[in-house]
Amino acid sequence: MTASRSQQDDGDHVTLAVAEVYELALKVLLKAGLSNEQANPVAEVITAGERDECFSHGLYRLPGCVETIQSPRFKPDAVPEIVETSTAVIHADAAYGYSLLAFERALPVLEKKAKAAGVCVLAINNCFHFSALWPEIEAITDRNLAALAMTPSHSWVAPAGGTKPVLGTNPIAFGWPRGEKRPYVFDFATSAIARGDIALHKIRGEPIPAGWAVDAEGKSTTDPAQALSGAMLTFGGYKGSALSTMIELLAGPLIGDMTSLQSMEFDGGVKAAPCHGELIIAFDPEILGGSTGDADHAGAEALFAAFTEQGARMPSQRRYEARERSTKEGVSVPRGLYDRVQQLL
Ligand code: NDP
Ligand code: PYC
Repeated sequence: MTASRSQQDDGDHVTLAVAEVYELALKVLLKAGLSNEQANPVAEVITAGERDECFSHGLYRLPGCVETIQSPRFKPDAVPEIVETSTAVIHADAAYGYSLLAFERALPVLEKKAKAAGVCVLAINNCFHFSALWPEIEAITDRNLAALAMTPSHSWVAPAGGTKPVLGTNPIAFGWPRGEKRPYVFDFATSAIARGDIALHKIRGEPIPAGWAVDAEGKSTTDPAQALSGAMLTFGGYKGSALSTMIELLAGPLIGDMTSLQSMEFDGGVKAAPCHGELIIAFDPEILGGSTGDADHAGAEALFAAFTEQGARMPSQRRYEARERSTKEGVSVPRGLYDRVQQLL
């Protein structure tokens, strides 16, 4: 099978070439009324999610994107404004469109400032946010910079010791550039799992593992529907809870934007994507390496080798393997999801 042999259908699954996923996503987004400028980066990130087999943030997200585009507070033709606040700080006002166009427009400024000052903080404000963070991290490591990104979401997650949702699923992602090799990247929710993954369990009729969520009465549940109407739990108990709180503060009040609680209130029951801020920090190894003229890349490589030599898998390894496979063979989309997406046309 090759990527060009597209739209194969075995009944349960439809195989699409990666380029066809992008075309399909773009068509759906434009049909929903999203401007061309906004739609392109959204279609790209959805395609990347499907290609890398990050199913909670791939094509599955399209119906939710359409609902968000058509929700009252979303601006489908928003034009981001990029302000160079100081030597090492940029504010990108997404103007109530998606976060992704604001990131795309701010990226060249982020690179320029990080390579001049050694570090640069990008605060994206007033953005509807639904995407995985690793595509942004990879865009920064491609520029030979290390990167950290984080964002709140809606209040779906109970703090450690509690049972009522207060925190978001709050992802944090990090990237380290490795020259010709693929970067070291991790990107995970600070909840036990992304909410999208629980929704996928519900669609497939599968139970979730104990420890991911409690029901509305605060009792442990393995039923994804009960989990979605109860409260999700953080990973690592009080440690994940504290990390999640840090994300609320750094990517919320610190940059003059909403917490997950405020995002949920702003939504007013519409069930659009969360609307808040995102914090991204880029670090230049050449400047921060100081007198050596560069970071100690040999030291970093020795660290990674010590992982792989004992058979430990690196974060993103599965994703990079999926990317190679999808690029050659196309992606296999469950028939139910494919039909749901077709209905949006
Ligand atoms: P996971 O729990 O699967 O964690 C994902 C990260 O951990 C990836 O970097 C993954 O690498 C790595 N990883 C997984 N298993 C292992 C292992 N055995 N050894 C080493 N590394 C491993 O996913 P989550 O559900 O926490 O998050 C999924 C996505 O959801 C993220 O991309 C996140 O950005 C997104 N998200 C977005 C939100 C938003 O508000 N925009 C909110 C919450 C989540 P690999 O990919 O190679 O498996
Ligand atoms: O899967 O938790 C999630 C999520 C929230 C916002 C976007 N994805």
